[in-house]
Amino acid sequence: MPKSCIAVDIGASSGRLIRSTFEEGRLKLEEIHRFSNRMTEQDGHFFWDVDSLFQEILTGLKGTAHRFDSVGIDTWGVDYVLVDKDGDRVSPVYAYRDHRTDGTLEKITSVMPSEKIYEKTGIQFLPFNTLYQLYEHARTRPQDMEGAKHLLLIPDYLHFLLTGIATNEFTNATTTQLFNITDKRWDSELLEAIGIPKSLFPVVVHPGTVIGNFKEGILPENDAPVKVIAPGTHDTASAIAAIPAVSEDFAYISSGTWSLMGIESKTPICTELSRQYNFTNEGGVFDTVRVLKNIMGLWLIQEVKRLYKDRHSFAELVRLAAASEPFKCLVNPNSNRFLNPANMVEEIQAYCGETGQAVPETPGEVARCIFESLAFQYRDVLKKLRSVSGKEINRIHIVGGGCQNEFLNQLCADFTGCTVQAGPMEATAIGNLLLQHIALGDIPDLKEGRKVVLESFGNKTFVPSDSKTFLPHWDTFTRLP
Ligand code: LFR
Repeated sequence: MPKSCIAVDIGASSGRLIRSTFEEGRLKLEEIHRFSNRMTEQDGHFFWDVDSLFQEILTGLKGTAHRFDSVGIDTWGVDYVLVDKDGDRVSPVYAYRDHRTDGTLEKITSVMPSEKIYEKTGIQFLPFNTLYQLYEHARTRPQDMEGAKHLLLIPDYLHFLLTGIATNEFTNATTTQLFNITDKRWDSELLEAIGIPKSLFPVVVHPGTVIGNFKEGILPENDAPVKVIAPGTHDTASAIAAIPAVSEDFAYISSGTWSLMGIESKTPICTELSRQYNFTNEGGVFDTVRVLKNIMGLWLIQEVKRLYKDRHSFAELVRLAAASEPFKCLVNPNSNRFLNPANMVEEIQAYCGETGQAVPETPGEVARCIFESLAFQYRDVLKKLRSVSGKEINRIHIVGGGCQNEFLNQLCADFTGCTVQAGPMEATAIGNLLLQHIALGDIPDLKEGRKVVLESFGNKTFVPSDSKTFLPHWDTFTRLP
């Protein structure tokens, strides 16, 4: 009987359970459950409701009529759960966009130079890295640290609820900026610097490891044992695993709430230039390194859609953008002011006004400003990627939900001059499933796995058109704060 696996893939705005079967060299997918996710706000702080996420996972697992051999969970990175000796949570689960870490990066780098932190971890400096979150946590809620036995990242915690076994999965551990990229261990000096005991961290497991079986009572009516297999539990690691690349000359954009743009490398690139450009070196599956940069991504349009009270679907916003005047105004999407502003539309308008540009008024104008700004950011990151890696890059694979946005795909091709291959849309779940099928012996390795992805799902090509129309506006973009 062909093996069947379930990927639980939870992003900042939605989660899904996707079941795969591997037959005749192809993966077949069936979506068995989908739910929305959103940060909750209380007393000015932002949290994740992990209890309801776990309930959604159980609902999905219980709802499937078909048997399955294994389950693996991936989510966004950096956020964590502290549990006590009985496995109970000792504090609410903060969301990385919470403002408690505003200014913390500067505090820490004044004690330990950023050069040193970068040399150790290879991780880009983002205000919400676990390093800064834990520093603030230990300072403001020391009682939580006293009661805690384990520190688990979110997918580790969900795996723990399914199996009773505490682990830290490697790819996600690297996103914390507390993990030493050379030694492949938690960095004692960094942990000491922020007052976090190393004993909080359980064993590190690599993607493809069988963590254990479902503990009793998870699925009462299911008599066959179900394995829990760690995928690349960092969603971006799973998405990159599923890139249907057949040549080496590619960069990728994992396009969702964030646009993660980078290359796959065999070794980290931790040079002075890569530090200045703030490139990250996150751990990938099978000892690959994800040299990439976080670009603010579709979060901007998600927030705009929400503020327009969901009157327009994403598809409509794309249509309105395409029909709006080109290059009316641009923003630097990576400015920290767009990380979690009270009102994204007003923040974009204020930015355009302050920089002496026309202010976008209609939904179409705001959306066009976002898409053109993102595509210019892709051009900028591509240029920098080429210079830090010396790699020849001729094509860009765009994977994830954002690859359905054909307008943005075409802008990306036009502004970068690269051929864009878009798809698959469910790359994260597919990468998660690939690791499970590899662990179960269905697929020999990552290279074969990527061929399976291409054969099973295909992708769509976008060819760059004339560059003359946008070049003058590129100059404007490069001068933006
Ligand atoms: C994407 C992602 C990014 C990470 C950000 C915060 O979903 O995982 O890779 O930088 O979320 O964790």
